[in-house]
Order: sequence, then C-alpha cells, then structure tokens
Amino acid sequence: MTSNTRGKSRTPRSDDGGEGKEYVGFATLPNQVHRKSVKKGFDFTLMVAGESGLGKSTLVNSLFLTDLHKDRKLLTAEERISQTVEITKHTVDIEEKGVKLKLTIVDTPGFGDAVNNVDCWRPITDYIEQQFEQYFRDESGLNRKNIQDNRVHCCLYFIPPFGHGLRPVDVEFMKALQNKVNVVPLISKADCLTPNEIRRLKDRVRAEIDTYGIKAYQFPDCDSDEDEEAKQKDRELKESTPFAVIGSNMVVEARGQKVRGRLYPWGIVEVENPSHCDFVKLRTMLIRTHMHDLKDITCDCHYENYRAQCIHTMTSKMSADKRVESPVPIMPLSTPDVETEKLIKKKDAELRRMQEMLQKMQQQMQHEQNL
Ligand SMILES: Nc1nc2c(ncn2[C@@H]2O[C@H](COP(=O)(O)OP(=O)(O)O)[C@@H](O)[C@H]2O)c(=O)[nH]1
Ligand SMILES: [Mg+2]
Repeated sequence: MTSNTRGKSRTPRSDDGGEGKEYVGFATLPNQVHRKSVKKGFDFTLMVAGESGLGKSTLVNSLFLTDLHKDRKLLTAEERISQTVEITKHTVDIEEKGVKLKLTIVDTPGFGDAVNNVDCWRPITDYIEQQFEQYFRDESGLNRKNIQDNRVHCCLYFIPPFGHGLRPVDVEFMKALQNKVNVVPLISKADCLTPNEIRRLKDRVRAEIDTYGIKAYQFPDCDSDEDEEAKQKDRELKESTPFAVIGSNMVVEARGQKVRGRLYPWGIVEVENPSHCDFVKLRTMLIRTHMHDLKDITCDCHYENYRAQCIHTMTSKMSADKRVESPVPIMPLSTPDVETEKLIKKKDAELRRMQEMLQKMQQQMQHEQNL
C-alpha cells in the first residue's frame, strides 16, 4: 500500500496525557465515524505477537487498564517445554462517557520457547485467516445483519530491545503477516535503553523495514487542508515509529501521584510519561486517532484480498469439476454401490453450495458497484 491520505473520518489530533488517568480515552471515537454507530457501539480486535517474554501480555494490560491474566497459573518447566503456541482471546466491554467499546485482545504466548522456530508465525496467520473465513461464510449467509466481526484489525509486533535491529525471524514473521493484518512494530522493554540507544535502534529498524520490503502499517498522510499543528503532530507521530514502549501491571507512587510504572532501586520509570517512552502515543494512535483507519484497511485491503482469493479458488475448482464431469459421460458398468452414490450426492451438494455462494457474491459485488 502506498502512503496516502485516507483520513476523511479521522479525529482532529489531540494529545492523550491531559485527561483523567482513569480513562482509556476512546470517548472521542464518535468523532471518527457517523453517529449511527455510536448507539451500536464500536468493536476493535487487537493482537500481540513476537518472542516470548518481551512484555506482550503486560503491555496489553497496561493499554486497557485491565488485568487479562489475573488467573494465570505459572507453568512448571515441564509444562513449558510441552507448551505449543496457544492463542487466547479476551473480550472486555468498556463504556466511557456513554460510548461503548467492545475490545477483543488476542494474546499469543509467542515463539522462542521451542528449539525450532521454523514457521512459528503459522498459528497466528492461521488464526487471522480463520476469522476471515468465518466472516466470509457469515457474509454469504442469511443472517448478514448480525454478523459478529472477529477480524483482527491490528497486530502489535514486539521487537526485542537487546539486539542491533531486526533478526531474521522478525523479518520473516512480519512478512508472513503483512498481507493479512495491519502490522505495527514496537520496540519492547524500552526502559532497557538510553534515549540515544532508542533513537539509534529506531533508525535502524526503520531502515531495515525499508531494505527488506516489509509492509508495516502506513500511517495515512494528514489531509492537506488540516492546520499546521495537526501536520506537525502527524510528522512527530511518524518520526517516533517504531514506538518504543514500556509495560507494567503495577501502580507506583511518583511525584506524589499514583502512576502505572516500574520501580527500580535507582528510580521509577513511568509508563504514561512521554519522556520515558511512546506508550501514550501508541494508545492515542490505536484508540483515538487511527482506530477507524485500521478497521478500514482491514476491511478494504486485507479482507478483500482474502475474499478475492477465495472466489478465485472457488471458480477454478468449479470449472475444473465441470471439465471432468461434462465432456464424456462415463457409463457405469454396474449399479454404483451405496457408498459411491453417497459420495456423488455429497459432491453435488457441495458444488451447488459453492455455486449459490458465488452467485450471491457476484450479486453483491454488482450491487456495490451500482452504489
Ligand atoms: N524491563 C521491563 N520488563 C517488562 C516490561 N514489560 C514486561 N516486563 C516483564 O517481562 C516479563 C515477561 O512479561 P510478559 O508480559 O509475560 O511477556 P510475554 O511473554 O511477551 O507476554 C515479566 O517479568 C514482566 O514483568 C517492560 O516494559 N520492561
Ligand atoms: Mg504473554
């Protein structure tokens, strides 16, 4: 995707920091979309991915002020070894100032626990595709008005702070995801780095993303008619990527206030302090300014790609089946047995279903074109 202006429905930029700490801050969402959606509420699905132990679960807890893993039991060494990638989904219904948000977090245990990391992204891409498939089925079904949309709108990819940039596994992982979901790379555990080190690592990661042709989520350009302040904010946002973040499940006291932070013998690092890390920038981007764009791209690009591929596969399969079936009718030498007959019936039914589905899709596409 090329960088372009998709921001018709975006909010005017505003900084997060100022408003009450108890708010996640999505009450401004109605500015992003039509009022009709306000009554229904918003839904958003966020996924985290990356190596195990980089602070993924901690960060999503920090982002949405929830403890998603209250009941988590610690695994013994043996359990850890036999552990496979298991994806867990948590849904939280949050309401702020009368605005409802159904937030789904898809947490992945991450790779690195196993000796072999080949195809370690597979469970994640499979999960994303399963959600597309479900949506595709629902969309072609009868109850199209009440579809539960579980498509993943954004995937935060965690890069370790310890290395000298992207590792081959990071490159491969992001490339495997890039055409299926909006990938937002993050530098994790930013408290391990000095400001200079963070700057250097960011520059390096940005350059490598370019070199390897990784298609991370592109922030849309500011509308040309927006004011200078908005344009400046836009530039700053892009220059801060990949965001360097810190997570914490603890509330500590700093400067006489209770804040989310990490307490060290030499001081406190504050999650929501913009001079400590980009946490607030990330939250503002996800929830206030770009949620709608992330959803649009999911729907218009990633899902559309999937849908087009599906239709293509279905059409090729149907024409291949026709070729096999139609030209020379094979006369059965004897009466087909019950099993064969069952199979033929099953195949016929499958073909009919596909034809119906295809017809519906074509009608829908025609209808969309006429609008
Ligand atoms: N230094 C530092 N440690 C963190 C940070 N976030 C999480 N941790 C710690 O890293 C460990 C792994 O965190 P967890 O969220 O379970 O990682 P996950 O496996 O990626 O989900 C825990 O001990 C966390 O307390 C961070 O921002 N900085
Ligand atoms: Mg985790």
